[in-house]
This record gives sequence, structure tokens and C-alpha cells, in this order.
Amino acid sequence: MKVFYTPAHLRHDPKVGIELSQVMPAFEHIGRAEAIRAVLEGDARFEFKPPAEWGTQPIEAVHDAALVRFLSTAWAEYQHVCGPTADVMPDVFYRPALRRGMPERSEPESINGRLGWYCFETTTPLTKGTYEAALSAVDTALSATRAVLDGDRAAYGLCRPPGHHATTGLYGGYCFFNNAAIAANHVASTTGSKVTVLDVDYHHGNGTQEIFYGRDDVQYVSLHGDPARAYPYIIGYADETGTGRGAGCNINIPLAARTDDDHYVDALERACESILAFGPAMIIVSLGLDTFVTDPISDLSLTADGFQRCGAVVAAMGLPTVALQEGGYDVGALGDNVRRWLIGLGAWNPWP
Ligand code: Q9C
Ligand code: ZN
Repeated sequence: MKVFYTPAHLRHDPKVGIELSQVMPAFEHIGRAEAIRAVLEGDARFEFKPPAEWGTQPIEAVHDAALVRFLSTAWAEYQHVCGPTADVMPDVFYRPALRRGMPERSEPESINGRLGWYCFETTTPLTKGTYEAALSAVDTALSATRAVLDGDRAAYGLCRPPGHHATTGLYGGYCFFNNAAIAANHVASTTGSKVTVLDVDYHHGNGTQEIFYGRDDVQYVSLHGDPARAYPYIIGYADETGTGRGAGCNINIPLAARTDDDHYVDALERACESILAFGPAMIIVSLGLDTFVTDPISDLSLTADGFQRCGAVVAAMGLPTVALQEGGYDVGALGDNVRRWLIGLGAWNPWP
């Protein structure tokens, strides 16, 4: 099975974030992708490939061009006005209610004001090379997708930074560009076929849901910690099912704390029935391993065995599959958890 990876991810090197009122060392750090790379390199079933360069056109087919432009210069602009500062993040967020009863204004002029216009929370610093790393994560996603469009049964994109929290116009949740949404939109728009994004990260992929909420050519199916208790709190509920042409094409399956392998696999099998009913030509998996029992920021109870069973459940649908890396923060276990999930997918075997 092909694994797409580039060391360009190392250029996004955040050190701190504010989580639960504490200044915390970054959970989403360079060691995550390096841990996955080390484990997969040690298993002859995985063949490493560098991604091709795709430029910004497929990104701007999903995200506002203004977000892309902002991210390309924001860190450097901030250095002139407020620097030197390695990790750059807003201290004032745009909230429409601040101007209740008044006409809306557009993007602020100052760099600090613009940060709070484009970013929605406090755990996603911009660093010197964040933009280049975020572009490389999109390249990784699109290159893995092309391998599958060209006939591979499955491929894995070791994307970093992750993507599923990034919306059309906002970044946050450790995410800048929505790698999976860009890949899904690329497939839907270039082939005319239906695509499903199956999101198994612990957190609801609010960005992917927002991007496709009104569309009937891309289905979004997510299993995640119930937003009644889990990030991103204000989106990800079961009654959010899509709008307009997209009505019925968004499926959220919120899960209880400490959900174990058996209950998770049951829920995933239900999700797969909805996917088969939709009838996509390809599955893009937002592959987060932060459902793991000892993940430091999550509260589900999956094991490595459970991950292998999940991969096999997805493989049993018999559809071409692209797995793209999202979260997973128990770095000591992360590489092996990814490996087990991909072994379950069993891309080197004939279709089950
Ligand atoms: N205690 C991904 O897994 N912080 N992003 C949550 C809750 C942000 C997770 C704090 C979590 C973002 C890709
Ligand atoms: Zn996550």
C-alpha cells in the first residue's frame, strides 16, 4: 500500500496552545507524524512516496481565497507589528454579537484583528512555516487520492497538519486547510461521481460538515465524542442532517464516553450501511486515532485490535478508499494504531 509523506510538515512547529484555561505544550506537534513514519517504514507492506505539488487551485475550490492569502502572509506580518514571536495566535475573536443592531463590518485592518477574524480558537498557532506545511498536507491528500483514482485499491496520506476542523473561511482545531474536503471535492468535481467522507477522528469534523452541508454529491458521515461534552461543542449533533439538496447527506453519530471496541464497531457498521445506501464511488477516511483508550485529550476506549477491526469493516464495503491522517495524541501508540487500522483495510489483498 502506498504511503504519501513529506518532511515539509516539519515546518509547522507549534510549541504552545491554551487548552482548558492552561498554557499547554502543543498536542499536535512534529513528533506525531514522525512516529507514524517510523512505524510504517518498519513494515514492508508500506511503500513510501513523496507527494506531487498541486498549488492553491484545488484549495480555493473549497476555501475562501482570502483565507488562503491570509495564511500565506500572516505570520510574517505579525512579526513586523508584534514580534518577534514564534507561535502566533489571536487575542480577540470576531463575534457578530459585538455589533448587534449595527451594520456588519468586513475584515479588520490590523494583523492582530485579522487573526481573530480567520481563527476560531486558542490551540492553533501559526508558526514560521505553517503555510508551507499546510500546503504540503493538501499535496499529500491529493496525491494519495490520485493513486486511488489511478487504480490502487487504497492509499494512505500521512497529512500533517490535520484538516477536518477547517471551514470554508476559518482555521482552528490544529487545522488550516481541510485536506479531506479538498480531496473529496477534487474527486466529485473531476469525475462527476459521488464521494463519502467517513470521519472516525474522536472530534466531530465541523469543517467538513460545513463545507458539504448543502451538497448532494459528497456525503459526510462522522462518529465522534458527543458534542454535548466534547470539542467542538456547538456542532456535531445527530439532528444535523444537511440542508436543501444536501438534506439527508450529513450523518452524525455522537458516542458516549468510554465507548469500547464492540460498541464502536457496531456504530461503524451502521455508518457503513448508510454509506452503501448513498452509493459513492470512493471513500475518503478522515483517520483520527484519538479514539484510543489512553489518548490524552479524548475519552473513548478503543484498542489497537479495535482499530484493525474498524479498517476491516471499511474494507468490507468493497470501495476504493483513501485514508488521510487527522488526530491521535498518544504519540507512543500512534504509529502502531495507524498501522493496525491500515492492516485491517488490507489494501494489498484482493477485495474481500
Ligand atoms: N479539552 C484534531 O484532532 N482542543 N483536532 C480541545 C478540549 C482542540 C483536535 C480541547 C482539539 C482539536 C484534528
Ligand atoms: Zn481529533
